[in-house]
Amino acid sequence: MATGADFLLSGSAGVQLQEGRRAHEGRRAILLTRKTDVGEFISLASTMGIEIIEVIHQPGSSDPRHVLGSGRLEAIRDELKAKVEGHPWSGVDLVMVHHNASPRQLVNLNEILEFEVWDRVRLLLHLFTNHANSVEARTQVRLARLRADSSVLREIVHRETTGERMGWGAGGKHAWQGVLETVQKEVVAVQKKQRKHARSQAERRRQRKRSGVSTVGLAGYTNAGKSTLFMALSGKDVLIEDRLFSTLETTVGRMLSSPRVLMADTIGFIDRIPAELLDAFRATLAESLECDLLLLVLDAGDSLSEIDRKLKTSRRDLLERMDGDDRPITGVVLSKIDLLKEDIDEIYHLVEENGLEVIAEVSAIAEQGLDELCQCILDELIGPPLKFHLRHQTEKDSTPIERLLHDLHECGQMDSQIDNGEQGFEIEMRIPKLDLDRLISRHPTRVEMQ
Ligand SMILES: Nc1nc2c(ncn2[C@@H]2O[C@H](COP(=O)(O)OP(=O)(O)OP(=O)(O)O)[C@@H](O)[C@H]2O)c(=O)[nH]1
Ligand SMILES: [Mg+2]
Repeated sequence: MATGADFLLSGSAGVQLQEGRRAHEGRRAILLTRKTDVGEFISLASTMGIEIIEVIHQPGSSDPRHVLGSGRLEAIRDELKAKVEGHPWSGVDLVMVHHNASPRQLVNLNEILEFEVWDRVRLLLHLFTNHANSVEARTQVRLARLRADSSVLREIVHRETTGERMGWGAGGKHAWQGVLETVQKEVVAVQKKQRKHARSQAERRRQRKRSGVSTVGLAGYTNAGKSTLFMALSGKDVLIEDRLFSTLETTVGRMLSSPRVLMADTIGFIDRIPAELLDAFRATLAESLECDLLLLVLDAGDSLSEIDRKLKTSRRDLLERMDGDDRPITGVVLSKIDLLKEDIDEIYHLVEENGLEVIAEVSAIAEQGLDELCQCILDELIGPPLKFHLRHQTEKDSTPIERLLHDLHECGQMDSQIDNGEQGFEIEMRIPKLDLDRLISRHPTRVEMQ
């Protein structure tokens, strides 16, 4: 049998060996919990193809040593060991704990149960490993797993040092100290690589800003419909699935209706995600959150209590991630409006109670409200449409009118352009004020505002 530590350290080894995408599919687990609301945890497990056979609920607050009481855990261990023919737990090879366990709790649980144990953080780490499709996502997941492993290793080394528990496998203290040092060296190396990548991303963002391009960031709870909305507005193909955490990296694409506006789709939020884990995704989130307009996507098909819970989580995660001075304008977009089952006024009320404002109701699938959302985005980023006359060239100003029209198309969003023959063109368009002022100062006789 593998030692307890082998189970606890699936992290770095798993990522180094490119843990198979389906590595845990078909596994059967029991779930230990102090809370009754386990729906989301079961969804996370089923996303990985893991079936929860039984939920064991022990009411009360979490035990600081091993989450559940030791008597209960020992009884579970004995039952897992007995494996009587026909027992409902036959085939169970994993115990899950509905809790973000501390390293101490995790090592204790493993010791008492003598079984493979995953807490909520470990479940998320395995799930992220499975879903990581890009180099960026894989690097971030690797960093998160290495960090989780170092905290468990520190706990093991501490125990070996204080004699609290001897003999984790053959090595003893010195061997574990060696493993810990190796893992910590790797953390430093991966962090260095990630920082370099983050710096070049930040430079790209600065260049975009200098060239007058604005960015719309999409954020929101996992499975809210961010990627579907991104695809509808940018036309760029991204992964869309009815599961949690389909997206783990940021994709940037131009908005179809205005090529000077970029959109960024990114990883979603989830309740009580440990700071350590979120930290590994900091660069990815920055790519989307450092924007001019942030759209918080909220699934309108949820119940009111779910909407409230997801809104609070998203809001907290967002505010924590942003500097007070640097915060972009934020508006709530109600997605999946075709699945609405609650009173819409109550949803608006909840959003307001959370200090935010609904700016659009859309269904990317039923193609509802998308034009209105685009107009709203352009109003916010560029300003309302302006009407003006553009006159033909004269002796004093010989720049051909075609050239001016070309420049206008380049820097703004043309709504209509009517050819009035001798009179020139009658134009209605959205254009950044700076660009229009520049045109007027260069060609004062050619532009006449209406
Ligand atoms: N009925 C309906 N379903 C939608 C709509 N938008 C998205 N969905 C579905 O909701 C599920 C999740 O959509 P995604 O776009 O992948 O959600 P996401 O927010 O990107 O999710 P993660 O990347 O996992 O955080 C998919 O099954 C979509 O088909 C919509 O407007 N109407
Ligand atoms: Mg997505």
